[in-house]
This record gives sequence, C-alpha cells and structure tokens, in this order.
Amino acid sequence: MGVTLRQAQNQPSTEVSLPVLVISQKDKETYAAQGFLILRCAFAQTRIAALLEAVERLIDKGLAGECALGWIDREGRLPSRTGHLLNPDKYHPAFADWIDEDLAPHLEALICGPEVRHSLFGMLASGGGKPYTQKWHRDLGKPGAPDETAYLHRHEGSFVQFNAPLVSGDRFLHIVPGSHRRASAAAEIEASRSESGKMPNALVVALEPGDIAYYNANLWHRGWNPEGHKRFTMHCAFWNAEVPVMQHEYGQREPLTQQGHLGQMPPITRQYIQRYLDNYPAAHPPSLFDL
Ligand SMILES: O=C(O)CCC(=O)C(=O)O
Repeated sequence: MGVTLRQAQNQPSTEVSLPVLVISQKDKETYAAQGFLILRCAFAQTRIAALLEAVERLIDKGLAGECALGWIDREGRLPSRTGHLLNPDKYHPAFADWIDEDLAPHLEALICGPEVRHSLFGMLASGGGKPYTQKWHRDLGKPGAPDETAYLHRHEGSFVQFNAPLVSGDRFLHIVPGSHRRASAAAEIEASRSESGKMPNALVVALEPGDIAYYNANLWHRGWNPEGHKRFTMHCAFWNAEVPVMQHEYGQREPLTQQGHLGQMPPITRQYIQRYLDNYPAAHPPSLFDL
C-alpha cells in the first residue's frame, strides 16, 4: 500500500509549528483510484496536544451538565462517540484552528468543486473494554442496486471524510481499498450481513496521533474495536459547497447561528460553516439518493 502513504518531511516533533503537508497531484490520483489517502505525521504533536486539551474541556463540560455527552464510563472521564463539536456548547477554538491552519488545504485539494463547506465534525470514542463493532457498510451507499456504479460515480469527489486519532494505537478503521466506485461484489454484500462476515481484500488502517486517513465514505468500511481499547479519534466530513445540506447533516442551523458564535471563529472555518448555512433547505432536505 506504499503508494497511498505520504509522510511529511517533518517527523513527530515537539516543535511549535510544522510546515503544512501539501497534497500533491500524485496523492490526488491515488485518492481517486483507491478511495483513501493516509498522510503520516501530518500534524505536529502540539496540535494533537491542543485537540486533546479541547477534548478534556469537553469532558469537563459534559460532567458539569453544560453539554449533552453520552458516557462509556462517566467516573473514568470516558465519553462515548460524540458529534457536533463546532456547536456552541461543545466548541473549543482548537477545533477551528486545526481546520484553518492544517486541514483546509487538504480538504480543498481532495474535494472537487470551487468551494468546501462544513458537514459533520465529531469524535469517535471507545475504551473501558466496551466492545465497539460495526457491520461492513457504505455510509450513503446502495449495495446491489442496479444503478450502484452510476450513483457512486455521480457523487465521487463531492465529499471527503477523515479519521485522525488523538490516542496511540488506532487500528479500528477497516476498509476495502478501491471499492468506492464500482458495484459491490456478491461476497461484499454477503460480508455486510452480519458482524462476523468475512470481507475480501480488507485492510486494517493503522494510525498514530499526527496521522490522518482521508477516505470516501462510500468505500466499504467498518469500525472494529471488539476489545474496547481506548480511542479518541476525530471523525469529520466536508462537502463540495454546491451540494445542498442533506438529511444526514441537517439540523445544525439553529446552534451554529447562535449570537456571536460564528464571529469568534477563524476565517476559513467561519466560511465553511457559512456555506453550510447558505445551502440549508428551509424544509425537506434531500437524501444523497435524491441528488
Ligand atoms: O469507527 C470508524 O472508524 C468508522 C466509523 C464509521 O464507519 C461510521 O460510523 O459509519
């Protein structure tokens, strides 16, 4: 899988800043062909520390009842998976600084279209020995449909999802490389029927803090952490701003337009969210299947 890996000249470091890792034309071609791209040491350890600090403050707020968090182990300060970290009650400036200073050039390279917009911004969390297992799936897919290939091609490049761990030893994202723009094989559909399904050509994505895996959410994939190892992994999606806000990402307008909230954000994040708001249907958001 060497072609899908990229590593910044910079190794993990405690230095305050590192040059932003630039996504090359070759990376883009690899991403298009494989449906995923792993960047190694894309973020400085100071960035990871800032994001972990933001998660600690989030946990404080959850414990104080200032935002709604689910818990794997409340006393152990272990929240469960959480979304909407850019909403006022969960927001921390470290999230937006990361978007503005590191992520934006990556997103703009990987998403086709003139402009990028916000979609989902959350964190996968596991731990305490609590199993986390998903069936194999395509997020917005239609496995086995007669128009599956046409559908996948129609939306290819319109969006990107990523996993970026904050805790060491993330081996919990499993994918099928290259499955994002072809019809599902019968064996893949069979494997997706139960958690014990055996998926042909599966790859375990091994990530460390500072790494990021960008992927097409319609790649066959699953989250798999049956032993419940500790996991805090940023899990976010962005879209081509020309695509209207859809059902699965609807409902964020009210919190995001809370007085003073957008104004405190750095410019790129503010713009990404503004484009989400500008594309927000008054009612009846479409599903991706409708577009
Ligand atoms: O746990 C993961 O890494 C993948 C999560 C996922 O695929 C999902 O929630 O749809």
